[in-house]
Amino acid sequence: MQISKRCFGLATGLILSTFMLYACSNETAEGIESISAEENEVAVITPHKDLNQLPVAPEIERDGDDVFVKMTAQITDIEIDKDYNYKAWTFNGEAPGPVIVVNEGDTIHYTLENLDPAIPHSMDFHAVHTAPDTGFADVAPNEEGTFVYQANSPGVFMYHCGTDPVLSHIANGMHGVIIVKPADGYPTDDEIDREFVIIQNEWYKYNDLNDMTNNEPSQVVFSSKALNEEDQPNTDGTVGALIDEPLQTKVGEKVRFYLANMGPNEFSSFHVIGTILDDVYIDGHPYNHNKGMQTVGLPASGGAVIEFTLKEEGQYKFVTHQFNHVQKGAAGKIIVEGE
Ligand SMILES: [Cu+2]
Repeated sequence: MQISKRCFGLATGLILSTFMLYACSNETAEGIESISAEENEVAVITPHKDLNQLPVAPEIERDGDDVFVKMTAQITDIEIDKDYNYKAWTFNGEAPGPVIVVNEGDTIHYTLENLDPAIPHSMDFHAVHTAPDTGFADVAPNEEGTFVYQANSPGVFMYHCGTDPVLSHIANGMHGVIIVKPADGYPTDDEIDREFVIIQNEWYKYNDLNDMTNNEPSQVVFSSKALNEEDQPNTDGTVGALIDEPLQTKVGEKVRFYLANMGPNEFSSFHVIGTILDDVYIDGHPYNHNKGMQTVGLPASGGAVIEFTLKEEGQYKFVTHQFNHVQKGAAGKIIVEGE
């Protein structure tokens, strides 16, 4: 009896594993390809196939403490690696999307124009208090939605599309940074010579929710967004973007990064090689003031203001100290020139 039970178990196991092998090989054939432009074509949904909507500049207008922000959801090719264009789901044709800067105490009147003909999109600002089902509601294809929020907490915050499945929308490119400047500033404001917005995000196989859910990222990247047009490159999340267009500073200048990790899945261990971070404000809140940090941990959706001074001429790299991600692109460079 014992033996026949075991035989039955073995036979069942064999049949099951044969079936599973068959199922797995099907899945392998259909779902787990290496990345190439040709194969990525497969996952582009039909209404997006011939779309490459030109970037639309965000509209930001201020009237006293009221800030009117208009952005688009749109489908735009983003070069995420050399000669590799990803048909990204974006805000305004950038990935990460444009940086938004408001002041603590502002009222944000936010309008999302959804230029995507096929899929609803939405906006989830981490900088505000609101009931998500109404405040972050979906905007249907070819429609507009307007939402009003108070920005009462200073910091460096993530924003992202919050439409289901959220992972697809973020991993396909719909994320960015909103900075809420503290009403009383940071205690170190007077020391700062240069400011940059630096963002980390990762990419997966094109529009493949299975890959996004279960696998390692294909690329991990840094981008920068312009705060001051004259001294800062404005890039997408492209491998090597901040190596090819390094940040510039001078010996002895105090540099501030508004830093954020979009994920969607991975942690960032942000580190500037060859220096110590003198002042760090976790999530960009002046109250969260830390001194003398070697590495700043940024969870997925975490932010920080970091400040440091490079004391010698040279080329300094910044990385996430998870070096497997550096191998996939997560590095940038600062060129430091003499005074
Ligand atoms: Cu979306």
